[in-house]
Amino acid sequence: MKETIITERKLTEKTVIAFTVFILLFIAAIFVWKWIRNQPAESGTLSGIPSPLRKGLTIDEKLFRASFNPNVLVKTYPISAAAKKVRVNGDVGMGNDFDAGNWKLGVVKDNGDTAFFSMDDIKKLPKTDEVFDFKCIEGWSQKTWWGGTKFSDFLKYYHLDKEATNSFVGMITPDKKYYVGIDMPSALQTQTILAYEMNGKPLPMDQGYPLRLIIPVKYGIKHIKRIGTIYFSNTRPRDYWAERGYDYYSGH
Ligand SMILES: Nc1nc2c(c(=O)[nH]1)N[C@H]1C(S)=C(S)[C@@H](COP(=O)(O)O)O[C@H]1N2
Ligand SMILES: [Mo]
Repeated sequence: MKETIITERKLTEKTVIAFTVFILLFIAAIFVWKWIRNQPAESGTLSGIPSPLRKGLTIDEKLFRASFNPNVLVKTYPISAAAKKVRVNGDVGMGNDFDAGNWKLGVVKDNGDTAFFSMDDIKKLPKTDEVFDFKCIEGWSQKTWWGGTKFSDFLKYYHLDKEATNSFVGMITPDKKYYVGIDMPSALQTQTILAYEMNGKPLPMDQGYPLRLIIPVKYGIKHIKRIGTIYFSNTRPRDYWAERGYDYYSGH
């Protein structure tokens, strides 16, 4: 049997090498961090997120989108599981100057014309009720019950099929202060509804009366309350929270 004898000198040499490698890696990490910090923020956003980190988010988004299957439904619950007291969160675009009596939903068509729809036009279409776990990016969630028209039905019944071939849909509050952009596959997923009821009654004013978006495949930030205008685009529509550094896709 051969025995390996490690001399004391060899041991010292190994320790010195390991220590030097450790120090060099440490210095390299500091340089990489400094480089990331010094990269310009992504243009067109207020967030100031350095572009290498933003690229990380964009890669996340690509993975998410690649794994999105519109046939997979978000888990739903019986009506008895729905919260009676529904949390109110977010009031951008929800000012008191809103004239609900004269509200109509504007839909900008691909030919540039805007078509207007009354609440009755929307209520005429088949109604869907759904209870799901509403998730806010701030870390809370609540099982809530909503009623409305499937967005995909709305497009179908009002002959907006051509518009539905765009890659994105944008929605804006009447005062233009809150706005979301949504990829079309998520908008057309069958649980996405233009909601006009909560807990079986018309939406409360602070929860988006007369019409809001409920899109269970996304976090709360995309569930725009008080929709004024809908439009379509092959490029990303502006998005309030994406402009403030949140993930544009915001799926879960
Ligand atoms: N118009 C408008 N819609 C909005 C918001 C907002 O500030 N303004 N906040 C969003 C966020 S962050 C969440 S979590 C949900 C909350 O809906 P709720 O108030 O009905 O609970 O609405 C979304 N829709
Ligand atoms: Mo939220």
